[in-house]
Order: sequence, then structure tokens, then C-alpha cells
Amino acid sequence: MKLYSYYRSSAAYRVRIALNLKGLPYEYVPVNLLLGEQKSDAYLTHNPQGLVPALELEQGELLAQSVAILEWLEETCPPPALLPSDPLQRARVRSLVNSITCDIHPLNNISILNYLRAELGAGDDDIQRWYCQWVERGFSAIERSLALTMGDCCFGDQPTLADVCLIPQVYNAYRFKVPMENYPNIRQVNQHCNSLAAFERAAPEAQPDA
Ligand SMILES: N[C@@H](CCC(=O)N[C@@H](CS)C(=O)NCC(=O)O)C(=O)O
Repeated sequence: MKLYSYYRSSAAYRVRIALNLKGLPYEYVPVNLLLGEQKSDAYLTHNPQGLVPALELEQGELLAQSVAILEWLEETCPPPALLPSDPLQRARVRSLVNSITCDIHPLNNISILNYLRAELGAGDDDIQRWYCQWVERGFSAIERSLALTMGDCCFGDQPTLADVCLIPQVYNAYRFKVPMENYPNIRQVNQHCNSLAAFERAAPEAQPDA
């Protein structure tokens, strides 16, 4: 498989973690977001939205949208399972996944921040307030729910799709200097997951385009 990725893309980071957890080898194809390569005609044939990640399967089929890719990997690829077998627990893991991928990440994506700056006249302080606001709302809720479900990871001691999505979001929060003191549960899960080889190898700094 080929993963079209950018080292600092948290959506691509999710897929890198899942591929590593499942022990699936892949070719890393860097797409330089700063140079706008994601909007080139060549790349739009891989992902018409002009976003990373895109996953090219062995037979040449292309998949876009990180959560769809994660679900596909879960349905078709080898263990470890990244969703629990119990339907109620699966729904809870997906709920945490959605709180990150639907309610935090899209509001703080670089294209949104660029729009606020260029089209609506937001300055650096406005952008920082905007960014922190959505992370804090999301992380406060996740912090409370982890108190009921966490072990070493978000749900018990084994990584699930919740960890696969949370850890890149925490990376972004540190990068954008969001205060993290109020989230001890999140910090604990983050520290544990980052000690696992699959997460370490997926980290932005470990990518060839870093
Ligand atoms: N919902 C999408 C989000 C993908 C996304 O927003 N990717 C960002 C990087 S994290 C991107 O490619 N941005 C480039 C741009 O907006 O031009 C997914 O989960 O795959």
C-alpha cells in the first residue's frame, strides 16, 4: 500500500498509527502541504478533496478520509482489533473518535485558520483563542469520559481507534501551546501510547519529510 501523507498532518498520523499497530508495511509518499502539492492535478486524482491522507491499496484503488480508511483497515486487515467486540463498547470508542475527528479537528484545521486570518482579519491572538477554545471544549469532555473507561489507553489497556485519533490531536495541542494542566487523564494516556513502538514510528518527527 502507499500512504499519501504529510508529516504534520494529524489525519495522516492517525492512519500511520493504525497501519503500524496492525503490522502492515506501506510506502510513504510525502505530499508537501506548504508547497500546495495537495491541490495539484496529479494529487487530485488520488484525493479529489485535495487533502491528506489518501491510501492507495495494492490493487491501485484509492481511499480518502482518515476515519473511513481506519474503518476499512479494521474490517479487512489482521489483528489486533482496534474496535472492541461488544457493540456498546464499539459505539463508545466511535463516540470518542467522533468527538475528535468531527468536533475538534475540522474547526482547527490549517485551512480554517488561514481563512480566519486572510478573509476575516483575525490576528495571532484571535487565532490562538479560537484554537484553544475548540480543543478545551473537546478535551474537557474527553477528560471526564476517560475517568470512566481508561486503563493505560483510552479504553482499557489496549489501543483502540480512540487512541489512534487522540494522540495526534494531543500532539497538535502541544504544538499550538494549548495549556494541558487540566487534562491529567489525557496526558497519562498520551504518555503511555507514545511509549509504544507503533505510535513512536508514526510520530511526525519520525517521518521522512519531517
Ligand atoms: N476529514 C479529513 C481531514 C483531512 C485534512 O483536513 N487533512 C489536512 C491535514 S490534517 C490537509 O490535507 N490540509 C490541506 C489543505 O487544507 O489544503 C480526514 O480525516 O481525512
